[in-house]
Amino acid sequence: MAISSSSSSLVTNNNSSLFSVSARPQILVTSSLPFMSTTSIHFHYSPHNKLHLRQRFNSVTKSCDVRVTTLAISTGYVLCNKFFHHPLLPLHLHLPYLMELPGLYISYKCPYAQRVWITRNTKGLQDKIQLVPIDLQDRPSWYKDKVHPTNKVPSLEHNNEVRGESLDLIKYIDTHFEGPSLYPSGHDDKEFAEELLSYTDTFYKTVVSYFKGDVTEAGTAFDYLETVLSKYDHGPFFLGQFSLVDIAYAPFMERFQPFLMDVKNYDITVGRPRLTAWIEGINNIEGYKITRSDPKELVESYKKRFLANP
Ligand SMILES: N[C@@H](CCC(=O)N[C@@H](CS)C(=O)NCC(=O)O)C(=O)O
Repeated sequence: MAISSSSSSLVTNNNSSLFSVSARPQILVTSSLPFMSTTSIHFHYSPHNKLHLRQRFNSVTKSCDVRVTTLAISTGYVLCNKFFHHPLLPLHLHLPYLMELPGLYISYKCPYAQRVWITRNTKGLQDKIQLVPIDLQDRPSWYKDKVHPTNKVPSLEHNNEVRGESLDLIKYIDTHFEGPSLYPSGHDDKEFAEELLSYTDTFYKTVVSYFKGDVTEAGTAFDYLETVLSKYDHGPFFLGQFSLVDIAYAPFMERFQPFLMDVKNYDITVGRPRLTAWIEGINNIEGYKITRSDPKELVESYKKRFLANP
C-alpha cells in the first residue's frame, strides 16, 4: 500500500510504510506483526505541537487507506496499524484520529501479559487502555529503546511513565483506573490475597519442575490450591468472588491443565472438586474468555519449550 502526502517522506517495504509527520522528527521503526502491518511514526511530543500533529496526521492518513490508532504517544511514537485481521483487537482501532490512551504492551501468547489484559477487560477498560501487541519473536527495537528497557512484556504506559511486572501492573490498574475493584479491602483478606499472589511463582516453578519427571509429585502444588479454595464458600474463587488472585493463576492453569492431560495423562481436577469449580468459574468470566488461546497450540508450545531435547 502506498501512503502519499505532500508533507510526508516515504519509504515502503513489503508490508510496512514509514513516514514522518513533520520536518524535524525522524522516521524510525517498523514492525511486522503476524496479523498486521505496522507503520511507526516518530515525533517530538509536546502539548504545543499536539494540535499541529493531529492535523498533519489526519491529512496524511486521509490520503491513504489506513486504519489508524495512536499508541505510545508520550514516548513519541505513533503506530498506524493497517489491515487488522485479528479478532481480538478492539473496534476503536478503526477510529481515524489520534487517541491518547495509556498503552498496554502485550504478547497474545504471554501468560504474564495475559494477567494484565484480563484485568483491563474485567474492569471494562477496553476503551481506556489501548492494547499494543508486540511480536516477541520479532521485537521492534523501539520497544526496548523507547518504551521498556527490560524488553519484556507486559508493560503499561500511563501518565508518561512506563511500568512492568504483571503482579504490580494488575494492582496498579485496579487502583488507578475506574471499574469494579478486584482487590479486597479488609485486612485479613488482603493478607490472604498477598499470600496467594506471592505463591504464584512457587506454584509455577513446582509444577514445571516435574514436567520431565513424575508429575504426580506436582500434585502438592494443586493440593495447596484445593486447600486454600476452601476458605470462602460464597463463590468458587480464591476470595469467594472473582479477584486479582484468580487473574494471577488463570493463565497458568490454562496451560497446565491441557498440557498435563495430553503429555502425562494427568487430570488435575480429579479428586479436587474445588479446583474443578474454580476452573469452571474462571471459564465463565467474559474478560478472561476473550484472552484464552487454543489449548492445542498451548500444548504444542509447551512441548517444544519443556520437552524438546536440549
Ligand atoms: N516477571 C515478569 C515476567 C515477564 C516475562 O517474562 N515476559 C516474557 C514473555 S511471557 C518476556 O517478555 N520475555 C522476553 C524476554 O525475556 O526477553 C512479569 O510478571 O511481568
